[in-house]
Amino acid sequence: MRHTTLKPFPKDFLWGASTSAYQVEGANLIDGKGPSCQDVKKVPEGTSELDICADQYHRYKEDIALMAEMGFKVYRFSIAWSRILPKGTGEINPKGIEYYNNVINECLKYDMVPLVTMFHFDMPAALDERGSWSNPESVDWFLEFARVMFENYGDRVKYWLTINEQNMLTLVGPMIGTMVLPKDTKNVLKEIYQQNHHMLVAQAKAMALCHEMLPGAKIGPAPNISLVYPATCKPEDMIAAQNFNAVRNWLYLDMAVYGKYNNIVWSYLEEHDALPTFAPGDAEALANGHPDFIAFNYYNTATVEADDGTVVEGGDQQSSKGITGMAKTFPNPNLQKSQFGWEIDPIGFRATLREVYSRYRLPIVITENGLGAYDKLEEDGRVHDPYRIEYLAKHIEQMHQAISDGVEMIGYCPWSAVDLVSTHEGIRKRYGFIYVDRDDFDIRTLDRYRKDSFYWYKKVIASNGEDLSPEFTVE
Ligand code: BGP
Repeated sequence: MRHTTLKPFPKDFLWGASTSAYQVEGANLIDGKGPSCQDVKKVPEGTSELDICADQYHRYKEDIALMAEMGFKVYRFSIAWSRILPKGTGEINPKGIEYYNNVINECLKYDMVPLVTMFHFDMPAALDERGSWSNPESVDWFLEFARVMFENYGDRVKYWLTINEQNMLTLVGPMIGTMVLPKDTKNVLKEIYQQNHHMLVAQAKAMALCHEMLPGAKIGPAPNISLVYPATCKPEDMIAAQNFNAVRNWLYLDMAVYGKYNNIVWSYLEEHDALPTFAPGDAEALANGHPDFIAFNYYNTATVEADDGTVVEGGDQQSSKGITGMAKTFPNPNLQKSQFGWEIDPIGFRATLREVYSRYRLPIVITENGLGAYDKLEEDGRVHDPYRIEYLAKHIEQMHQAISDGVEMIGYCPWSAVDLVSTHEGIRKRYGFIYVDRDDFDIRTLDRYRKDSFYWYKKVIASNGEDLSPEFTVE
């Protein structure tokens, strides 16, 4: 559909950006915080440890002031489970509670909505030792954590996200450093999808608990959604695209919204003797959890062809190689790639927004989108990142088109507010509007610098998404 005029962004549209605790805070074992799976993992060779990150734990005031300077209406950040419950359950760490109280209050000081991710890739190490998500008790562990958050922050936090990218935890967990399987696991697929089932139940119960404890609050899931294209118009490729859409995307949203397993995924698991075991009450719990909105992270689309028997599984969040018997990924010749090999597809963003909205009819907030690049701090104290401005402008333009297509959007939080440590490529893969003076092994000053994209995004927010031209003013 070619629009002659575009509908404006909603008046109260939430412009902002995102971070996650384990990638930005640092202070990973300070002030009573227990270790998470991220603190005990072996980091990928050549990348930074996660002990300092961007040191936001000590610099949150400066960071939030800079976000306010950009005009943020929202800041999406996550709460580190083991900072407030060092062992995952039981004893509460008052210093941890205090830290997030401070962060939330600092946001509110600037009228910035805190959008809180409850769980972003950082399972407490003590719970991994107790069987991680394989243990059926993990559902109760998560609910206990949810209750502590709702009790302590529910008076001020009105928007909650359950689990960040549960689909990536399930599909590429070892790459993110999150997957712990019991030693005697025989059927790995079954175990992974049992863990996935526990997360789905935990999410559904947390949504119900949120509505019970905090009637005015809103809560939703936050998967990573990439619409999947067929490589050609061959019918076999279309079936492969449907398979991959089901296993990568719809399983998670069908469950969050309808409380039902996606039929294609269910059959796939059945054929591999990998169906999850339901505990008594699970089916009801899944049916009783209702999201108020859908949040999702978007980096690019995926393209697949029929599996010819040569699929090698693996990859990262955006460059999966496919799934045996389901689909084989195919490099899309129409798309360019980032310096880190991820395809770039702004029009696919519009297509993904349209598809998600027409399937689920819930308002959408984008909780990640952005360009990882090698940024350079110049002699004059500036970072020139026209490539990021171009990437974001093209995506915002397509979001505008989607709004004009009738998609109900409530906010946009690109990744990331400030430079932080990537999931597996260190801090050299930068995403922020705010540059942090350090590299993977030299911690330097950790001082903050405004990138060109900082000034540009400030202008975009001030114009409520209308002015995407590359010009900006440095004040
Ligand atoms: C998402 C994660 C984030 C973030 C982002 C960029 O999958 O939710 O935590 O890291 O991807 O990925 P990367 O750091 O691998 O470049």
